[in-house]
Amino acid sequence: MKKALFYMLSCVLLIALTACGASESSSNSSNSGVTDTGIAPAAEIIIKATDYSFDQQEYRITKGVPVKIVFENEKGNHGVMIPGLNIQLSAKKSSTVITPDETGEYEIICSVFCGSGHGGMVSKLIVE
Ligand SMILES: [Cu+2]
Repeated sequence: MKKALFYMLSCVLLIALTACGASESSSNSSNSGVTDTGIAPAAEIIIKATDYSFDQQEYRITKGVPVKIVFENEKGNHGVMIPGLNIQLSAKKSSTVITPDETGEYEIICSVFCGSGHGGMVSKLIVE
């Protein structure tokens, strides 16, 4: 009897989880409060990567303003990953448009294992 109850409960839980996931993806936004809508950007930043750093320590963007984030590989083979905003850029997909709707600081790291200096490729994206 207890077993059956547990089974039922886990079923309900699973359904709840699935429903939650579905509604999240249908609203086309991540849980970070950022939307990638493909709308025209009002600002642009370029993040350039070399062996083994990004060209700036900090990149600043403005809350509520659609911004195009462009990644350029100047030397070596790198990528940009901003886990807090669900952003991943590489030579393949080198730009994206986001509209940040929360202020904050987000870590920018290299997404390609590029060599000895890989771990040190860290910059900051600041939403003001
Ligand atoms: Cu790297």
